[in-house]
Amino acid sequence: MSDHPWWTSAVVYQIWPRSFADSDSDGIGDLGGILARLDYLADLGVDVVWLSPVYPSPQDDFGYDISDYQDIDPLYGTLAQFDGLLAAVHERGMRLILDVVLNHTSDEHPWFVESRSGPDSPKRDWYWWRQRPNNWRSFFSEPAWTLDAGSGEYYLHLFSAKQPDLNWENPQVRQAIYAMLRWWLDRGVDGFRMDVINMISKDPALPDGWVPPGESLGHGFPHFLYGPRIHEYLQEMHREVFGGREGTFLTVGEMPGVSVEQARRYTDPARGEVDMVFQFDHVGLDHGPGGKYDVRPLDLRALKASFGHWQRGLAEVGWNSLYWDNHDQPRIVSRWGDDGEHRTRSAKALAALLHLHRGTPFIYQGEELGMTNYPFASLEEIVDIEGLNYAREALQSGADACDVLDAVRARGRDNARTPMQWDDGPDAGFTTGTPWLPVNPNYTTVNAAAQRDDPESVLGHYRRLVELRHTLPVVVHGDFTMLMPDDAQVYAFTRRWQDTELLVLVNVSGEPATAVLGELDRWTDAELMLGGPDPTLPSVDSPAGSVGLQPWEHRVLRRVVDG
Ligand code: TEU
Repeated sequence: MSDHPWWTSAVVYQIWPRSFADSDSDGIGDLGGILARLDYLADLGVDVVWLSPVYPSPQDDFGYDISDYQDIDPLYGTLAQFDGLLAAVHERGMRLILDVVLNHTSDEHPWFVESRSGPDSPKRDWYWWRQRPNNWRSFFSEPAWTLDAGSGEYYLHLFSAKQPDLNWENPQVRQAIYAMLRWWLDRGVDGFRMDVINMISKDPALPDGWVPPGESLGHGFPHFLYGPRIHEYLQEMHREVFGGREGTFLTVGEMPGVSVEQARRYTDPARGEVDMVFQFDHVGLDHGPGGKYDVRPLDLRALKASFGHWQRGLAEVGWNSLYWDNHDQPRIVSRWGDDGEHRTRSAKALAALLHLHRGTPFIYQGEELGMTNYPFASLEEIVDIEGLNYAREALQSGADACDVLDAVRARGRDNARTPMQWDDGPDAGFTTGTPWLPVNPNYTTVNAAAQRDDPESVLGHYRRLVELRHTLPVVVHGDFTMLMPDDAQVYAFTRRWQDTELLVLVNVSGEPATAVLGELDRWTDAELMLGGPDPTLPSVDSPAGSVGLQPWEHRVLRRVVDG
């Protein structure tokens, strides 16, 4: 299927540079560190590297507050080093995409410094200034408006007060952004991950949002998550940035709150917007009414309903991205797996479940090792602005300190941001200095060196999953059928492409399980592609016509369809 875009058979690896590898012993990861570890990524087999922001930044939100779009933060290196890294990525046959934050800048960006200088500034209108704020709450708990004492006006920030929102209504803003993106493409980058890109078009009236009972601030979502000009902006950006360019690019838009129907529009190739989006439905399934820190267990049936809905919705038009982890999410093995007794088995089971869906899988640094959440012992150890603000507000409104700590331990973004665990040496081989965030104490057993040559390891398993995507067209192109939608323990589906069918069975639990499938005899002579029963564990009996699965077992079968 050469008419399919290259990224349909690609796997992307996300690097969060601050915690990947440190080459200059300041305890913070950097470009030199990434360069030294590129062979690790090539060996894993990934096609694309996504770099979280490395631009100059006050680091209020660890780089998602950019003060200069066209340089590298000295913490991470120089532009010359970046060019060297890009060349080295390309030499290994991989591509590199940059994370661009286009909804907001840092308040220290010269554009905002100019804008804030007064109501008559030529850049005043580059941001959202109002004499009276509306009632929106920001994503980081606080009000979404901050008073600028100098002018007596308020500016809008959907995230921290140090991340003012750009006003995309202003064509000069859009042109400045497009020019900047072209500048990076001219340097050779292969595309972009676009931060909260569905928020760039706002209802210019900025109406108040709905206020949940007992709260003082409102939800502005309906007024900025799918704004009136969003498709116009994305199409214009695509045209202005990629138009007339030869090359093989990838764009992925991060879109909190996006629906399947919207995603189909965003990713319909005929519309020229983005190649794929990050949707948030599945990572919200264990949130209670109070949001992400209102921790609930996952109901596997809800996950099936959600993934099934997305697989169906983008089957004919558009494309899925597939992810468990990123720098904002807790570690999947701690979240929906078992980071104790069954750490390896559950990490592998969850990986097989995700990667064999239709879509482009994203692997977040350390996920391929089965890295776990960090055992935070106190709120004092938290550094992320989202977690800190949540905890402060919850404590102020009388929440129990132990409950708040539990919530942050389960959900805090710092979990994903502890240093990458390379080996069992000091600080896991991440740095020879003092790491900026502590290394998870389990690094002595959970590390890349211990897994590199072990095909049964989590790392070996991810390598195999990448290889299956590269070598089995059914993984890339096959249609998708969910089986056993009402079973709370077994996740099962088939994929079919031409004369090949794949069956994926995953026991998403630490107890033995039974998969009841129709026409099971079709699979009698099928080839086992991955997983299967572990002879060192007790075998699981099952009634005729069903398959017994050991705790956290995954099993992937392939058969040739006759006729
Ligand atoms: O995240 C988007 C976003 O909505 C976050 O608030 C996310 O939903 C939350 O962290 C999940 O708990 C992007 C970036 O990925 C994140 O790191 C940034 O903080 C945010 O945008 C602002 O740029």
